[in-house]
Amino acid sequence: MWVDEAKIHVASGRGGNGLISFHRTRTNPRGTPDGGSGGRGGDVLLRATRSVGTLLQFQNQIHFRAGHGGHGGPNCRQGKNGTDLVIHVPVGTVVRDAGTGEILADLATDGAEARIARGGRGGRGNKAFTNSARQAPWIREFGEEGEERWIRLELRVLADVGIIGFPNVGKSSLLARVSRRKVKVAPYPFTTLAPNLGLAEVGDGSSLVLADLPGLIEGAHEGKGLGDRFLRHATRARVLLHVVDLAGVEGRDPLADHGLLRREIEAWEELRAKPEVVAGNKADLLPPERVSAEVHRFREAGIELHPISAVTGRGIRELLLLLGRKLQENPPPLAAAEAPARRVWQLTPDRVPFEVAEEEGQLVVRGPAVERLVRRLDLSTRDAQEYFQTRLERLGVLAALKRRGFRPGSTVRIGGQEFELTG
Ligand SMILES: Nc1nc2c(ncn2[C@@H]2O[C@H](COP(=O)(O)OP(=O)(O)OP(=O)(O)O)[C@@H](O)[C@H]2O)c(=O)[nH]1
Ligand SMILES: [Mg+2]
Repeated sequence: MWVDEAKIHVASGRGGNGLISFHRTRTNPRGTPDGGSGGRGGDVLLRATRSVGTLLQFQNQIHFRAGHGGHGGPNCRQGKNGTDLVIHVPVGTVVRDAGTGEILADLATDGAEARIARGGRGGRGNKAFTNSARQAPWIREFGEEGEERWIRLELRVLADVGIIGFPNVGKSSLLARVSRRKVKVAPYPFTTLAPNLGLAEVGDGSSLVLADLPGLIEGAHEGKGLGDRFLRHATRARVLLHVVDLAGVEGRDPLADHGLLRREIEAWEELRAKPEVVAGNKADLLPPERVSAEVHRFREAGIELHPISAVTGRGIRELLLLLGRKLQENPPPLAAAEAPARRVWQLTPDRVPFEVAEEEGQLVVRGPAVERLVRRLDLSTRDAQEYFQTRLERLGVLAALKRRGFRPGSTVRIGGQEFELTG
């Protein structure tokens, strides 16, 4: 089975806690601080690889978690870093935040990588808080929580040319004809249920990749037939090859069909402006004068029709040359061509300043750095409380609080906890 959509949950690892520890000897009974720091939590990474072709595996496994960091030990021993988790996805996978729909990464090249959840940092042990002024600190940090999120994966096949058309017009036959690809061809609609990719030699020494997409019908964008969910795969193609059935085997009119499908295409912003080549297939079933009449009829409508036959091979060579020319005229977007294979996406915004607000008569401080301080510091010791106060001073929080009328001894809320600050 071929699956091109999935929703998964990823969680990075928690950082390990720092330790408060003192190395005591007979000559130094107070001891020297030697509490080690916790290791960082593992990241969750997505990596595009050619060896995976579908998102099928995500039907069975939905939850992914990287390793937690180890706690710091005595003797300045650093906790072990949590192991990163690398999830392999097919090349062409687009990653979205499942909640907002925002695109987080577009893994369009082999080896492209995105860090989708960053591991929590390890907490520092008391050794790290030692300095000339603080020789025996009872201060340590907890490890930071990891990140977790639901993400949506969407596969978009990568092809130069996307073959679209009504069911049964001969899209798969055409792909089979121009490439060595064996695809299922049958005299009924909806034979093709998943995109097929094939490589064709153009004849001028170049080659191109074609994607044969499942047939579309009128109202596809409203979910009719197989719906337009496969049109997504045409969004990466640089040229659309729109195939119509000149012989009208299904009793349909090729020109009207072309117009109907154009309407489905117009419903997709990413497809609207793509260059389109129109091929009239099954020309072998019509007498030559009928073929010319059709070409004429299309021209009247402003469309250049290329009569072909996937069975006899008529017009195929010219069609491939034309597609090759169109591709040269429409080179891949620069960004995609120049993008390094390895690209790490940073998802966590850098430190943002804090704000002070007054809520129900109480001062509240908000901001990632300040809240992180509250979350991470183990505030159960006197030393840590003093350190906390110093940090607030350094970050400019105390000054900001005073401007808002803060008096030493009154309480302030930070990160869901209340503090009595001496100011
Ligand atoms: N005479 C003739 N028959 C053709 C030609 N191309 C395709 N056919 C026949 O048309 C039928 C449909 O061909 P397919 O290639 O399966 O059509 P498709 O567009 O891929 O169809 P779906 O996958 O169902 O959308 C088959 O019976 C083919 O043998 C052609 O050029 N001439
Ligand atoms: Mg087909």
